[in-house]
Amino acid sequence: MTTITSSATFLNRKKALEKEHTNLIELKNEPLGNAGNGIFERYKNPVVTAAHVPLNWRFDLNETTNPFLQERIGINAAFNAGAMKWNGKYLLAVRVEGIDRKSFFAIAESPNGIDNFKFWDKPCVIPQTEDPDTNVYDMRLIQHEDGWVYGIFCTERKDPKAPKGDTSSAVANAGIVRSKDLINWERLPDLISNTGQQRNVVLHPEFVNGKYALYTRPQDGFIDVGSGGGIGLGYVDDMTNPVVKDEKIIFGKQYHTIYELKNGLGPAPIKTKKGWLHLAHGVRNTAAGLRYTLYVFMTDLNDISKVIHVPAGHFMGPEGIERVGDVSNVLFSNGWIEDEDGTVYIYYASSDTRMHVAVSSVEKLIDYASNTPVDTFISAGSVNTIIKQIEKNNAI
Ligand code: M1P
Repeated sequence: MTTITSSATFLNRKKALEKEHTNLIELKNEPLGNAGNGIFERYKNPVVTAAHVPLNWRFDLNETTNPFLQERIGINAAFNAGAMKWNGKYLLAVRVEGIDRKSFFAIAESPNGIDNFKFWDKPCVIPQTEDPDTNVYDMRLIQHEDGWVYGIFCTERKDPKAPKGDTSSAVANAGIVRSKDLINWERLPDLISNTGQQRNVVLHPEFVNGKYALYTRPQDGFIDVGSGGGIGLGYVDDMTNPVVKDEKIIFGKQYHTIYELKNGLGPAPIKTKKGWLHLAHGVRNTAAGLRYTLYVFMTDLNDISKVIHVPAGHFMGPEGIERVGDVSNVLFSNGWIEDEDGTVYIYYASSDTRMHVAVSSVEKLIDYASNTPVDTFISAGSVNTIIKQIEKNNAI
């Protein structure tokens, strides 16, 4: 009879874990390969998942203190990542969520933007304000023309006004950090605005009339956006005292559209010769709960408050495996990268669980934004739009 020593068991398990982890990270990704819609190409494998999180964050690798090599710190999900190109590498500032429900940020880096995403050695350390964040999530990374890289994220705390016994009401606001190396982060005060709550706040990458411009999404309650919930735009004189002035909704919610219930910006916009390209999320309610889809719109190059193109309907909706997860029927994006050759890597999360990539280009996105029919807001209008297209095709 062969006796397996505890040491052999430990070592075999460690080897097996390492092999699985390396295989996952080195898995080559490829486009889905179908004819698609001509606008973007989805890639087969998720680019970052909970299983991508390094083993030494999750396991105590010392045999004496962890003889069964048990996972000591569980990770639940890796999603809603900010993105930017940095020193030639494609970076994601991933929202990593532990099984303790707390989210934090960690940078994952890829050499090509589509696979081989590997986390940096340690998660990001975000300094606290006097009022510690209970939970932080959904960071937008913005390389501003002032020379700083800003990370704008949602900071959530228990609602101090919640009645006794209410253990779930929370207050959301925009937390702000900035860095020159993406390792050391300076915490600035949280956003100061007139509305009760803010989520999905994004910094415009350029000064506008010498001011910082911020896209906001004011809302009445933590989940309920109430009369707010559209994409707002406001101005800040100094990011070290971020008081938002002149906040106005530039693109609101609308009945019977994909952004009927909530409407919030995704990543910072991409500047093009034809205007600013935006990726955003729209939310509507269904019998199965909220449905989050992504849509594209453009604003004027010289007047960023002026929306110039909004194609009807969603740009991307959850498909296949994307439909299922911790919060099902959700696509959410807060990061995309424009490459030097005009390729656009769209990083999107599905169902609050994992990260994916879809690839498009600035040229294709402008074509999509400016030539896709607009919403007519009634069924008869949709029929009319289709008939016009049929007749145009018949005339070829
Ligand atoms: O669960 C779906 C999304 O819900 C919130 O998004 P929003 O603020 O737009 O309602 C956020 O918690 C987001 O992280 C999450 O993906």
